[in-house]
Amino acid sequence: MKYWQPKFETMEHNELRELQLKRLKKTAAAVYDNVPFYREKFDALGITPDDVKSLDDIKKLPTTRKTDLRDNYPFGLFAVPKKDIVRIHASSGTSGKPTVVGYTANDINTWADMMARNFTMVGLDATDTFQNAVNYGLFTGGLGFHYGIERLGAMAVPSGTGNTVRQIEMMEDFGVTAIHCTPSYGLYLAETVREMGVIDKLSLRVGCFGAEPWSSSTRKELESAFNIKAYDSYGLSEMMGPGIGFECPEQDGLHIWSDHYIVEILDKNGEEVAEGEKGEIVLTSLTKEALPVIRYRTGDIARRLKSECACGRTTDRISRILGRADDMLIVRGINVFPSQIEDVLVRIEKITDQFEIYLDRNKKKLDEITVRVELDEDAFTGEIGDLATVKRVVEGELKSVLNIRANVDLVEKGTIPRSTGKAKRVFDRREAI
Ligand code: ADP
Ligand code: K
Ligand code: ZN
Repeated sequence: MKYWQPKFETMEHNELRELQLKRLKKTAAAVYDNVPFYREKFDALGITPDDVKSLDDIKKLPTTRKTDLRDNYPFGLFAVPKKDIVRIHASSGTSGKPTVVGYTANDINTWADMMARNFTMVGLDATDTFQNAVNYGLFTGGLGFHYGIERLGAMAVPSGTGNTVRQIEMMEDFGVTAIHCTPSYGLYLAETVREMGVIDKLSLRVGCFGAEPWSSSTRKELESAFNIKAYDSYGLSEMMGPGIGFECPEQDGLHIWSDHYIVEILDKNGEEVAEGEKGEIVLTSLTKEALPVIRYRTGDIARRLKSECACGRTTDRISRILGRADDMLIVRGINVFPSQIEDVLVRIEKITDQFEIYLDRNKKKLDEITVRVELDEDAFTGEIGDLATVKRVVEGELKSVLNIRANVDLVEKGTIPRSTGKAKRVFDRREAI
C-alpha cells in the first residue's frame, strides 16, 4: 500500500484549501467560545471568528507563543471539559519550564493515523517490527510513535531509552526492521553497533529520527552505520507531538499534513516568505479538539518548498529544520548554529560524532568559542604530532564554515556523556563572568 489515507494525502489543491478554510473557521469558533485567553485576544484585535472568510484571513488572527502556554499552565488553554481529556503530555522543556498539552480520544485517534501515514510513506507495513527507542513518559515521542505503530499493525518493541547494548541485542533477537530515536541517540547506538561488530546480524531497513535538529552528514553517518534509509520526523507537543511533518522517500523536505495543520513561514516582519526562503514556522491546528492552537510561533527555522512532490502527496512542504531561533549562538556578532558545527564534525575522520560547545568571554571581553571533540581510539598512534594534526584539521574546517575561529579541545573517547534523548551540546558561560 502506498498511502494510508489517500483521500487526504493526495487531495487536489483547491479541495484541500476548501477543507482547510472550513476547519479554520471551526477552530477559530472553538477557541473563541471556549478559551478565555483567545476570546480576550480576539476582542483586543476587534475581530470575531466570522472575520475568517478566506484562508488569507488567518493573518488577522492572533499568534500564540510558548509563554502563553506557560502563563496558562497547566490546563488554561484547553477547549474542552476535563472529562473529555483522555491523556496529557508535556514538552521536554528544552527552553524553560515544561508546558502541558492535552488530548481527547479523537485527538489520539487523529495522531495515530498521522503516524501510520508517515510509516506507510517510508515503506513500512504490518509485517514490520518497530523498535521505539525513546522515552515513554510525558515526552510525546514514546506513546505518539507507539500508537502509530500499532495503528499500522506493525509489531511494536517499546524499548524506551538506555541500556544500549540490550537495545542492540533486541534488534538482533526480534528481527527489528525499523527504529525510532533521537539522532544523537542514533549516533550512540551506531557507535555501539560498530563496537559490538553485529551489523551483519541486524535486519534494519528504516530509521526515523527527530525531536532535535540533525544535519545531512549525520543522515549519511546513520544510513551507513545501520545500513538503513534515515527519515526526518518533525513535531512539537503543542501541535500534538512528532509526526505532523515527515519525510517521504524523496528525502528532500518534510510533508506537513495539511488537512490537520496550516503552515506559515514568516520572516522577521511577520510576512510570508517566498518559496525557497527561510523563516519561522508558524502552525495552526485544524482538527485538534482538546488544545486547538492558533498561529503558534514555533521558533523553528525552515525554508518553504513547493508542494508538488514526486511521491504524489499534495501537502504543503518545508525543508528540514535549519535550527531553532533560540538555538542560535551569537559569537562576536556572528550567528552560529550548533547544527553547522555538527555538520562539520560528523564528516571528519579520526574523531567521534560527539561534541560540546563552550562559550566564554576572555579577558579582553571578547567571546571565545571552544568545541570539545573526542579522538577516535584507533586514530591515536601515540605520536603527539598526530594530535596536533587532528586539531589543525578540525580548526581549519570549523573556521571555513563558521567564519570565526573556534578553539578545539581534543579529549579521549567516552569523555562526552552520550545522550539517550535530546542532547545538551551548548554550555554558555558568558553570563556567569
Ligand atoms: P521542547 O520545545 O521543550 O523541546 P518538544 O518536546 O515539544 O518541546 O519539542 C519540540 C521541538 O523539538 C520543536 O519545536 C523543534 O525545535 C524540535 N524538533 C522536533 N523535531 C525536530 C526535527 N526533526 N528537526 C529539528 N528539530 C526538531
Ligand atoms: K504485525
Ligand atoms: Zn513526497
